[in-house]
Amino acid sequence: MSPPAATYDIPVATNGNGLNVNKDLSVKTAGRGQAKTLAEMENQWESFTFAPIRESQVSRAMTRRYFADLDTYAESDIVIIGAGSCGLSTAYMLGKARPDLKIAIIEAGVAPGGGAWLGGQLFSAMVMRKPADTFLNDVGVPYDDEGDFVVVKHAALFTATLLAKVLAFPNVKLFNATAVEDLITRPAPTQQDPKAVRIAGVVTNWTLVAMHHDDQSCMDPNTINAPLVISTTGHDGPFGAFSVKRLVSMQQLPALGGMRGLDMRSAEDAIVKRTREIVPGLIVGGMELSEVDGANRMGPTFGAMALSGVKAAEVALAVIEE
Ligand code: 48N
Repeated sequence: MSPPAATYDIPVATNGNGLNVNKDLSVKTAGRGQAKTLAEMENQWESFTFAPIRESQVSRAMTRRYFADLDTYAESDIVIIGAGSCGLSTAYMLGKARPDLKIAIIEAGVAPGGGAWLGGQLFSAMVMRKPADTFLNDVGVPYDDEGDFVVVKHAALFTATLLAKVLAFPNVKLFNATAVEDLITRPAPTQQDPKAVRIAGVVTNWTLVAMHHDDQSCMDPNTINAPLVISTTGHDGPFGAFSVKRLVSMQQLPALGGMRGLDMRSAEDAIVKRTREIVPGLIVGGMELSEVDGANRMGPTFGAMALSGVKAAEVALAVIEE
């Protein structure tokens, strides 16, 4: 249901171009038309009040929804680990293509977005090489066209726009400030490896708990079952490359390839091309992949993150529809 049109019938001192206090201190008010002195406007605020509420109503409004979501997404169709540029791009493509799927995004940070709030170092503009501009057009992010690449004037414009679109999908739920601290597995022996497993969901905990298991008594986790997990946990940060490191420690991968030095041209092609299902039930995309395959890093360009997300979504749909 779209929100009702905002009708501010409150003493807002503006003439449509921001506060306009003309020389005799009288100001125009929005929608009323009569001039009003600042003193009169202040006086009117004196009678202003919000509708009544009780604290428990706020608590119930939050907790009722959160625990209903936990119940709904306890069995998800797809879990995406990491709400960085790749994870959000994956969620956008899946949320749009398959409104019938329940998609849970687990993000360790309070703020989703990963490394995509700045373009590089502390510079705000974000570069994406073509053809990633097609993704920006799809999401509705404006940019400057520089020929072989495009520039979004602020990385936060990309991330905030993409995040807003993802959160608007009724079949996508973001659980932020929540860490995946393990993977659910099921035996899936093969001739080559009798100990092979397939991934069947994730093990989660509040991030602050997940980061402090060493200095507090055990606090057991929660779980989400899902036949398909897409891991986009990046290459750095407290949990970087989480899933592929866990695959090594559970002997499902022999070792990590280790991210190579920066080479923009080879890195971006490699990340997109190699986005794939690493073990049955687990697709890996974005910079987490560079830790698996020893791909180069690309530095401050984000086209591969977006298109790795596009590919991860396509791989996921192919796996589901197999
Ligand atoms: O932004 P990131 O780190 O990862 P990607 O792959 O989406 O984007 C990578 C991109 O930002 C770059 O690194 C750029 C292109 N630079 C490259 C270079 O050469 O330096 O997002 C990963 C997200 C973060 O928000 C983490 O908090 C989250 O994943 N995360 C987790 N969330 C839940 N559980 C976990 N175990 C976990 N691990 C990471």
